[in-house]
Amino acid sequence: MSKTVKEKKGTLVMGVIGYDSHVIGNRILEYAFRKKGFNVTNLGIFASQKDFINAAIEADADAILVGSLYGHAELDCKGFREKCIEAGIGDIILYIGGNLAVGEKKWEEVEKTFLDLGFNRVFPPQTLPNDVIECLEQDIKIKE
Ligand code: B12
Repeated sequence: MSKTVKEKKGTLVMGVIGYDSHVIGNRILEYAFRKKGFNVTNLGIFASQKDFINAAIEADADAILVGSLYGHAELDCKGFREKCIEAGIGDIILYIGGNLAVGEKKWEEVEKTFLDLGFNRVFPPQTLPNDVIECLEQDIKIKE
């Protein structure tokens, strides 16, 4: 089935992983993505890896955007890419952002941790919605 013009912009599944209740950044990003014309499924807070993957399959998503603020991102995201592969969506674009560091870790170290877990891009705190949108536009274009 051919995609509509709106669908061509990209379909996103987003949410906040684990037992994390920080929702403000998630809501701001959702607003910005929708305004730019992306199709968005927002799982909100308390989303599990399985929730993200099931929603991505259902929506035929281009990208999964994982948020984490409370300091448990590494633990919550272990095996995420492997589970995508098992579910048949191994090549999906995976982003993570929020407050991913615990303690005094340097950003380069934090970024490497999540790249090694299979995320395509890792965003630091204070990331602006437009920075994420630019990356999505590039990465979704490359994938098509
Ligand atoms: C408000 C707040 C709370 C509120 C949350 C209210 C709510 N319902 O959202 C309450 C009081 C509930 C709370 C609780 C806790 N909090 Co709190 N909280 C904050 C605070 C002050 C602001 C967060 C916020 O909303 N910022 C505004 C939004 C717009 O910014 P943002 O979330 O960072 O999002 C932006 C970017 O990060 C990025 N982004 C965010 N998500 C994503 C996702 C993707 C995919 C991408 C690409 C980008 C991206 O884009 C957004 C827009 O610019 C921060 C400190 C801070 N200044 O950041 C601490 C902070 C996040 N909290 C922290 C902690 C520790 C907790 C608690 C564990 C405290 C406790 N001991 O109980 C609990 C967590 C409980 C739980 N289960 O989640 C720590 C986390 C430390 C860490 N990561 O190592 C912080 C950093 C405070 C600190 N300096 O210690 N918190």
